[in-house]
Amino acid sequence: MPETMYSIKMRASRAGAHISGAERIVPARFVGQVSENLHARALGHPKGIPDSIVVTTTALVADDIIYLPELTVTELPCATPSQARKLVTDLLAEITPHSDTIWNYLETVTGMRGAMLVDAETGHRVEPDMHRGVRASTMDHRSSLNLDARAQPGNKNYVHEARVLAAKVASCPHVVAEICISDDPDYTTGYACVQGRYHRIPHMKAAGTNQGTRVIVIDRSDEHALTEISEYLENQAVIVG
Ligand code: WAQ
Ligand code: MG
Repeated sequence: MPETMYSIKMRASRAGAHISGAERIVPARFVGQVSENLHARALGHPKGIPDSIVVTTTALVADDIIYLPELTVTELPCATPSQARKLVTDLLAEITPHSDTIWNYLETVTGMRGAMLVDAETGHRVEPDMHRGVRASTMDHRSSLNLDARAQPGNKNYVHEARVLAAKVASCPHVVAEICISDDPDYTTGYACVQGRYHRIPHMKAAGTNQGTRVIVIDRSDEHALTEISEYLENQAVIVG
C-alpha cells in the first residue's frame, strides 16, 4: 500500500495576534520531523515569541491531490518602493481600473493571517472575514516528498514557499492576480502574479517594518465565486513543482 500523505499546518500567535504560519504536505514517515521543524520555526520567528503554536495534521486521500507545474518567473529591475508601485500598478492596469486602490491596500493593511480578496470590477474588499482574510493552505513543494527529514532546516524558504502559494492561487477559479509584500521586517522582495505570470520585484517596501500583506484580485461575476475561492484556497490539496 502506498504511504499515506499528511497535510501539516502550523500557526503561531501571541495575545491573539498572528506571528507566523506554514503549510506542508509530506508522507507519513516525515510527519514527526516536520512537526518538530515547524515548532522550531514558530519559536525562532523575527516577529517575536509566540504564546500559542497550533500544529494540525490531517491525512489526505491520494486521488484528491492536484499536481501543478511551477510558474515561470520574471525578475523586474526595481530599486525603491516608489518604482515598485509603478511596476505593480502598470501590471494591474491590464486587469482592473482600481490599481491605485490596490496599492493603497498593500501599503496600509497589515497583521492579517490570510489575504484580502479584491473585486477587480469595484476595487472593494470582499473577503468574508476582514480581520483574518482568506488563507491558502494544504499545499507544498514536490521536493518535500523525498526530503531527507533530518536535513530539513526549520527556517523559512521564502522563495520556495512564495512560489508554491502563488502557483496555487494562480490556479484558483475566478482569480486574476495576486500581489504580495512580506510582513517580515527584513524581507523586502515581493511579487505580482498577473494572469499566471509571476513577476519578482525587489524593494517593494522599506526594510525594518512589519508592514506586509497579500491581495488576491478576483472576478466576482459568478455568484458562487467567493465560496469556490475560499474552498479551493483553504482545502484543495496542491503539490507544486
Ligand atoms: N494565504 C494567504 N495569505 C497569506 C498566507 C497564506 N497562506 N501566508 C501569508 N499570507 C499573507 C499575510 O497577510 C501575510 O502577512 C502576508 O501574506 C505576507 O506573508 O520571489 O514571506 O509569509 O523572493 O511574510 C515573497 C518572496 C515572500 C518573493 C513573501 O510573505 C521572492 C512572504 P509572508
Ligand atoms: Mg511573514
